[in-house]
Amino acid sequence: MLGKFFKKPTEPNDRVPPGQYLTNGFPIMTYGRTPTVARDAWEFKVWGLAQEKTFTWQDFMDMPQVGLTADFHCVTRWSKLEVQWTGIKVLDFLKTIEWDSEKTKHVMAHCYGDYTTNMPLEDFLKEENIFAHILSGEPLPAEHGGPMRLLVPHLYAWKSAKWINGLEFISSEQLGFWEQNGYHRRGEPWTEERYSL
Ligand SMILES: Nc1nc2c(c(=O)[nH]1)N[C@H]1C(S)=C(S)[C@@H](COP(=O)(O)O)O[C@H]1N2
Ligand SMILES: [Mo]
Repeated sequence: MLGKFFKKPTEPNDRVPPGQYLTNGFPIMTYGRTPTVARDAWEFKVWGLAQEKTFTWQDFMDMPQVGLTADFHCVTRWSKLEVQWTGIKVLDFLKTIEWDSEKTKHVMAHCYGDYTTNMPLEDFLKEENIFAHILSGEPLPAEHGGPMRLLVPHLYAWKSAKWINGLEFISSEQLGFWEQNGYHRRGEPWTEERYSL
């Protein structure tokens, strides 16, 4: 009888935010060229309100590796459910650096190819956020952000910076690439924080 009145929580409309449609493929959404970065050449830096430190690929491989299955929502209205990733939790990574958790209010992700995206600290500190380097069991393809990308599943996917190579810890909001170009400052899919016009 229950089924008559309630939708199962797994039914698509409970999973797909308003204004989104499902896609089975995995579209590639890149502004500009796809940088080519070998794992051996990949470097990752932290700076700003963090003690400057540079990491190598091996440094990241030596950190705990976790699996993540998450839905992926692009502001241009496609969503892909249950994408499977492997990577390093942002929260585990943060244990390896010295950063000012009192003064830091925003984090700017920097990428090869100069893309940037910012987010409030509390969005960056979400338990599920990872640096991903495996997609569906395979090394993350360059067009999807390989060798390493950020994943912030609870916000629109422009926050999930591909080819990430650094984090800047900042004391007040500065806008990243799309945030300067009309996208919403935060980007929550369930409340359709799409554009800031
Ligand atoms: N460096 C970089 N990261 C980026 C982008 C980009 O153009 N450059 N596009 C963003 C957008 S708008 C989306 S929807 C997702 C797309 O990821 P995909 O190409 O793996 O589907 O990456 C995000 N991360
Ligand atoms: Mo997007």
